[in-house]
Amino acid sequence: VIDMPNNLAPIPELYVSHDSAQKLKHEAASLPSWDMTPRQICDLELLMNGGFNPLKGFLSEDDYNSVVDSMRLADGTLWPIPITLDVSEEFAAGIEPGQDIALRDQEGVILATLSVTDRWTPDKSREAEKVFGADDLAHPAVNYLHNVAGPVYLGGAITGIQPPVHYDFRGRRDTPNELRALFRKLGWRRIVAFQTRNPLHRAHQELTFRAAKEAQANLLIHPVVGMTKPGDVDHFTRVRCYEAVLDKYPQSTTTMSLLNLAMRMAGPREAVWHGIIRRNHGCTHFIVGRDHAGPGKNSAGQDFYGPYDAQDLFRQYEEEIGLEMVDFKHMVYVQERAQYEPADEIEDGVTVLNISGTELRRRLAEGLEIPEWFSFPEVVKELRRTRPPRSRQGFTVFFTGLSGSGKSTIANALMVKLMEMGGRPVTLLDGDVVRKHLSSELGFSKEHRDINIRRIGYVASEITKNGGIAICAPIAPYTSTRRAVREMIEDYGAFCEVHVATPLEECERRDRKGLYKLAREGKIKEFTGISDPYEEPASPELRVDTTGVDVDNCAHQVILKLEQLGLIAG
Ligand code: PPS
Repeated sequence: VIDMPNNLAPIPELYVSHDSAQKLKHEAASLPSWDMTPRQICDLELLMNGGFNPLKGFLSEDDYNSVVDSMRLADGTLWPIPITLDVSEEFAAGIEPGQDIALRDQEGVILATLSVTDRWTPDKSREAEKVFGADDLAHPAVNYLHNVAGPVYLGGAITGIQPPVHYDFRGRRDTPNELRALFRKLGWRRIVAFQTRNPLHRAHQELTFRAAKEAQANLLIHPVVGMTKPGDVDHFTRVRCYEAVLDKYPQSTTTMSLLNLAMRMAGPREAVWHGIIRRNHGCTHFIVGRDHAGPGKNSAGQDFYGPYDAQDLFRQYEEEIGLEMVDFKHMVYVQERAQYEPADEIEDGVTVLNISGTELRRRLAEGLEIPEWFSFPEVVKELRRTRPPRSRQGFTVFFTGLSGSGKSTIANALMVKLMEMGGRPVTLLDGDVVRKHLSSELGFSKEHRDINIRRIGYVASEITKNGGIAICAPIAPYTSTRRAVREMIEDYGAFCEVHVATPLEECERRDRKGLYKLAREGKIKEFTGISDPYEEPASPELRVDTTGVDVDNCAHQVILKLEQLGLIAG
């Protein structure tokens, strides 16, 4: 049994006093300074406010190795996820252990100082294997580790100056100590937390309500608004949905608070981490569901973790976490009785209704009915506002392929066909055109090509966000860069990758610009396909080979694909 009052006593924070903060901020202005990434800002906030208690800063090398290997800090304390400050090689080269650095947010405001004790180059593949279970880029955190995070880690204690500034839902955000104080004020002693990154529907409402009853506890709905899985419903929409659902609980049993956590989707280890974080926020119970914080399928199409691995691991460490697990009942709707019931308690012969997440997205995408037994009309209305049917959303068609493969020609034909159909503005970001207007200073090194593609991705994502159609036609030879662009765009609309797979021999035979000849003669360096790599897309939405096929037919194949994806009304 957990010692109740303990969970409501104040928890240590890493902030200095107000007066010291002013002084420190002044002094810190002359320190070497690191502009934090959005994920680091989320981590820093929870470090400073005690959400990551007992951590005192970004992990040292010893703590990191120990956490990676055995889910424990070097002193033996349970801690499942490495909280590290990843930086670039250039920045790390100028920093020596023993030095202080300033940590700034994206506007340049100094939020904290870090007293660097450790600087090391981690073995990221090992981190991926041990922490996430596989060194597989299909896992969002593994992809982040290899393709977004910097190569060097800095560790050391944090001195907090001020929390990151939030302009949204300020009244709904609470530090661990604010929540503890709220629970004390309300007289709540047993509190069950519900972690979520999805909109709540009737089944969730029913299960959280039951969990609270079962634990004889009050309920804290504790949604993550920091970073979740790429492709999730944005947190602005979700919070409006949660607010609608909050009214459906019996008054004064339930509250909601927003958690600025950057999730890793690490399944079992993440569940343990979530538990520790909720303990720090004053909770006594925590709901762990089927496939908790699951990252989706691996590159072989299988689940990364078993559906109940998270519950098993949590149960194993329950005492050390200091929080009781309430296991999630899979709730389904029984038509005859017009109510939700746990799936494992239902007798044969009754009609059970269920709509999966995938099916819900399909219905939203296609503008189909979403029944009242499944969700609340207010929630569905909010979701429809942000997710109009696909045929009214913006999207991007991204052609990739060798020089001379026919990308530009097909892209031009596609643009004309889409303009003929009308309805949405169309912009063509052709390789050559972009290099003239957006990237004229860039060459063809890997670094420059990546910058070029990211610029195209950025413009395409803005077009997509604003409901237009972006057609891109660069070579884009690198898989990881194409993936980064896909992620940028999928936040706002569909991304349709078209691999123009005309073989090198055919491109070279055509040699429409005479560049292959020059490349063979060594007069053009780093020429894709000749003296520079082209990584073929493994699973593009569409692959076309222009050998012996006319342009009109290729463009038509793209149109058919777009229709099939529901992006243009048939
Ligand atoms: S990348 O890799 O995606 O940034 O390339 P991209 O912006 O599409 O530019 C490719 C066009 O530039 C011409 N060109 C070269 N291509 C590849 N390698 C080298 N070294 C090179 N130098 C110049 C070439 O005409 C490409 O145009 P397309 O339309 O693809 O033939």
